[in-house]
Amino acid sequence: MSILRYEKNPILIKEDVPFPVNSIFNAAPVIYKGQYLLLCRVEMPTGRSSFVLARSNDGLNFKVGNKVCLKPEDHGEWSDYVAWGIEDPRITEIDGEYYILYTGYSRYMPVVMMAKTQDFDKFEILGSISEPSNKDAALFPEKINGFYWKVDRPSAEKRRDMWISKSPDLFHWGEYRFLMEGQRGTWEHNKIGNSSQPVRTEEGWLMLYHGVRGFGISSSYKLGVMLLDLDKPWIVKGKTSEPILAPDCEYERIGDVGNVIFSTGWIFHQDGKVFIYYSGADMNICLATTTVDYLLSCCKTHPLRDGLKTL
Ligand code: BMA
Repeated sequence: MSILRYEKNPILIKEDVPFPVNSIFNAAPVIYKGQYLLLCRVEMPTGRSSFVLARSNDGLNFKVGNKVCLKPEDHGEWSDYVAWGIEDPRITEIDGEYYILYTGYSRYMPVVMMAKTQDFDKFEILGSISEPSNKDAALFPEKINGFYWKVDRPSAEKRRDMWISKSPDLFHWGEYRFLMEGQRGTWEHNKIGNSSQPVRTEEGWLMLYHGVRGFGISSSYKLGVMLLDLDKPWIVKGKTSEPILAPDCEYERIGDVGNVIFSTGWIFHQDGKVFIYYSGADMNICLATTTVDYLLSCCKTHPLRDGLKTL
C-alpha cells in the first residue's frame, strides 16, 4: 500500500461549520475517550483565525461544534501575541495532558504559543515559547534522556530549516540544534516545516513535514516524512526524497492559497494504519490513509543525502 486519498474528500468544508467562517483547515487530530477529535483552524470573516472542535466516531464523518473553542480573546495577558489570530495547532499527549502548540500571529509576527487541556472543553493558555519569527512547532510525546523535546521552524533572516531543542519543564528551551533543511533544487527547495507530532516506532521517531517550492509568483506545498533517531532525535536517519502527497485534485489546487497540501497531524492505529489529516488550498480538511510500514519504507529508500547532517 502506498498512500490513498479518501474518496469522499474533502471531509470538512466551510458549509459544515454552523457559524459564518471564510474557511476551515489545518486541523490537529487526536483520539480522546475513543472518539476522533479535530482541533480545526477556522478563519473568521474578519480574516483572523480561531479554533473549533470537530468530533467523529469513525475518523471519517465529523460534526463541527457550534462555537469556537479557543480564540485570541481568551488569551488574557498573552493577547498581544495572538491579536491577529491563532493558527495551525499540533497536539501531543504527554502523561494524560494534551499540549497544543500553535502559531500566535500579531504585529510581532508569528510566535509559538502553548496551551494544554485535559478534556478539550477547558483550555489553559501557557504562553509563548519562542521569539518571533517562529512557527510549525510540535512536541515529542515523551521525555528523551530526561528532557522534553520540540521541533520548530525559525523564519527570521529568511531561514528555511527545522530546528530541535530540549527543555526540563516545557517552558525553558535550550541546546537548539539544526535538524534539517530542504534539499536545494527539489520540491522542498524554498523551506520546510513540521507537519505532525512525532510518533515513536521501533526504528525511530516518524514525523511529517512540508516542503515548499516557489514557482514564479506562487508556490507549492507538499508533504514528506522523516525518521529521527530515538535517543538522539537531532539525527535524521532517513527521509523521503520525493513528496508522499502533492497537490493534484481540484480541492488541493484551487482555493484561498492554491496548490497547497498542509498537514498538522496524524493518527496511528493499533493495526498499523495511519490517518493523515490535511488541508487542500487552505480551504478544507481532507484525509489520506497509509501504513506505518509504508512511511518507514519511504524513509529508508532515501537515506542521508545533501542537506542532512551525518552522524
Ligand atoms: C504556511 C502557514 C499555513 C498555511 C500554509 C499554506 O506558511 O501560513 O497556515 O496553510 O502556509 O498557505
